[in-house]
Amino acid sequence: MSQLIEVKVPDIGDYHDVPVIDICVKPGETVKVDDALVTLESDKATMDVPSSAAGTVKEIRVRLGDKVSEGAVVVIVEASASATDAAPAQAAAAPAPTASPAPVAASVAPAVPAATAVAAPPPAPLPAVPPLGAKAHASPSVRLLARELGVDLGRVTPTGPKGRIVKEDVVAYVKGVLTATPATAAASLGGGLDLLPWPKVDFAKFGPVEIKPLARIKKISAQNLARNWVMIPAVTYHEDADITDLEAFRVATNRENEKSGLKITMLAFLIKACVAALKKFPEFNSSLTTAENGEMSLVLKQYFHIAFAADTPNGLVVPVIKNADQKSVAQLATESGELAKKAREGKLTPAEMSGACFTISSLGGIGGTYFSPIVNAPEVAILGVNKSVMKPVWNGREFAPRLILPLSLTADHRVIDGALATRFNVHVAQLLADMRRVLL
Ligand code: CAO
Repeated sequence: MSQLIEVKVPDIGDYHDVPVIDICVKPGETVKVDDALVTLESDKATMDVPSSAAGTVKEIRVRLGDKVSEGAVVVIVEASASATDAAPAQAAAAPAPTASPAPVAASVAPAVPAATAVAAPPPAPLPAVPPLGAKAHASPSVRLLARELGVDLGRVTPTGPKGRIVKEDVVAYVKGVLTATPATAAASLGGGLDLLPWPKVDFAKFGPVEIKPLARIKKISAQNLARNWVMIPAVTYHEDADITDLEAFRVATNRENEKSGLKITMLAFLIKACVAALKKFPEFNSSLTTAENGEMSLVLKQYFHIAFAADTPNGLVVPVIKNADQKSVAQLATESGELAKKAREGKLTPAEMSGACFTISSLGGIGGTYFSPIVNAPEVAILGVNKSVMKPVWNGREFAPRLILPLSLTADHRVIDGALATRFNVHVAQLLADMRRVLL
């Protein structure tokens, strides 16, 4: 005889109102005990709600994005006769999910020192390598983890129900690569890093400490920044732009427009100048791609989407102004202002943060002289800007006071060599010195 079993969110510790980020089954599908039915993701962990019965999925009681707490019914399973007889205890009480750390948290980090320590255990064989781009079946959180670690899911051997790749499979793949012999690791990841384990220090031994969990944005950006910093052979080039006339024009324009509320920012002029420079030097508007046969090529974009780093209370986010080439300086100023406001309120949508060709990181409102921004992969260059200052500049007859804007361009040396980077920088500086050149 069949029986309808309500599968509920089991004890998930102190979490409440946790969003459903994946629904792993469809009505009519057959499931076994412990098969993942839905995936929940708190700010610290993702967890699957497993089926407490074997049988057929009768009804799904939640939708993506719904927030659930312990005891909420997620799925109704019609238990098959043999299963109801065989597992009555499991049907009554759902087993606790195996909570795994959030994608960017510690799940993978500890494997790195263990795997790369001098006295590491004998190397594990590299996982079998399915062809690149093979279709992978995985939840959004697993995909996010794989993206952040640079893992091609097509290469990961699935162990989850119905051929699903679970987090543990991604972690096992990375461990396999890291513990492989340097030659095999090099073949797989492009080089093995033989690093000392990360130092483990009990800071409390030296004085009082407070433990503060990283905000979600910081966890995500930490992983991206670390990958980009390690993987991209980047060089930073500095240049000074004389913005004396541009700043005078900006201040005068803003004064004229005081009543309308329109405020032209230096960032808007920077975007305009960068678009013009990207048009002149198309390599800067590209991304490197690797084909299935390992052949690398450049994707040259014919659109001009410009990202800018925005400092928010929760960390750094990078909104994108789409089709910046088709917008006036006033429109760029308005749109960047709106996006920066949304960024600070935590209201940016994923679409507003994707598709960028080139990034500007402006610290000009804060200060600084020069810095080395990290390339925002898969872009190939980023322009950092600090605060403009009055400097004495020799004009052939005398030292004259000029307003100088420090530029710091970081470029991926695989795509852009030093001569090209310096030409780009010089061109941006010339455009800022006289924006009429943008019209040429
Ligand atoms: N030189 C001198 N003054 C500058 C300047 C520059 N390069 N850039 C901006 N300013 C001035 C502005 O004119 C403004 O002054 P007024 O209010 O008197 O007009 C003031 O500094 C504040 O500007 P702002 O920074 O708020 O505005 P913006 O449009 O220039 O920048 C944004 C917007 C979103 C880029 C900025 O707010 C921000 O978040 N910057 C930080 C980015 C960051 O963290 N980068 C690092 C990434 S790597 O960790």
